[in-house]
Amino acid sequence: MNVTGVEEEVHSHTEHALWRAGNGACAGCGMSLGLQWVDQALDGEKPTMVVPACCAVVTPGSYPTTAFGVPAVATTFASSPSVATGVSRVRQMNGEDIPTICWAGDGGTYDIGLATISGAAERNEDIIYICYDNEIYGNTGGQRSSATLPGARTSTTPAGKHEPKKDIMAVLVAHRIPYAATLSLAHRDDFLRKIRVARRLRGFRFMVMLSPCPAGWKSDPAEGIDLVRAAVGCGLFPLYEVFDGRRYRINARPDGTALEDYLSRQGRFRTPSFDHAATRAAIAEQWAYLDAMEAAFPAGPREGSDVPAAPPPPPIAPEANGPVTGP
Ligand SMILES: Cc1ncc(C[n+]2csc(CCOP(=O)(O)OP(=O)(O)O)c2C)c(N)n1
Ligand code: SF4
Ligand SMILES: [Mg+2]
Repeated sequence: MNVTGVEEEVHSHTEHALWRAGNGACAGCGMSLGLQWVDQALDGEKPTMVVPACCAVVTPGSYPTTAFGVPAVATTFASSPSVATGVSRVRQMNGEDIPTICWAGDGGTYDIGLATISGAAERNEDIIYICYDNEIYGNTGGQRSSATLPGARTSTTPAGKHEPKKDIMAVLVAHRIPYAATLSLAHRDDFLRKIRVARRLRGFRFMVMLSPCPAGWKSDPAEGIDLVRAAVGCGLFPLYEVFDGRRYRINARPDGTALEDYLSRQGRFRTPSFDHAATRAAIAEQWAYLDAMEAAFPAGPREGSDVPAAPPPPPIAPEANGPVTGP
């Protein structure tokens, strides 16, 4: 196919979804479904995506083709919040109300991008940051990250990881950002509502989604959503949201699902050293903390008054020579 033909083919798809068919994600990939739900929640609005090194930057394909049907910037691993800062500020200078979304894995969020996330959060940049958390460095062979659960087998922890999972929500909440929330692929209404809440607010909004990864979890691709449901049901992955770094709302409580129901269907937890009692204790401790925070600092009723419509973007002095445009 000649160059013109390729351009025409790419152009002919620009009206399509945020995340288009033909991508190279594995069957049953949570990241892939999450991107489609973000698209649905935005009700036709087309964001600008900023994506660091991760499966979401590898699976769309090679230039000049891409599965992203919206503008998408691929960044170095550590820099996506900094690049998104530039994108968001140029949008504001041009008077464009287009959301800038960082879509990053746990490696780029919990570990390698943490400094730039902290910087963008502290400056309260107008960015929606979504981490799809598959609890490993997926596209490079499934190495452990600081999001990996203790006891989980990865390519760098063949006998099971020793350290606890980093509490990334607590890290971001401590920045007193306008909004932080967890997302479940088994709770679609809650997922879409949270994306819409984030869209209506301004400033740095952070969300983390538990993202089934059949390749790394050694699980059946068809079971991903059931696994997320079990993770929420047994209390391992709490669904909650925090406004302004202070006001807590729990969205779903443990429903009696056995922890084993989540663990037994994933090969990564089949290690002799997996400590069920310690995992149950960590879950109980996490819930005691969340319950205490919600009781002390409640966010109030679910919809309405506590989610104000977005104020106008923060003022940024326009360039003397007019709106900023691309090169
Ligand atoms: C500074 C740097 N270190 C390592 C890499 C290699 N690398 C690219 S993607 C990746 C793993 C990404 O993991 P995560 O962010 O969790 O996304 P996932 O692959 O799981 O989707 C690694 C180690 C890199 N590109 N840059
Ligand atoms: S390795 Fe995991 S996260 Fe990456 S495309 Fe496959 S299922 Fe998705
Ligand atoms: Mg990952």
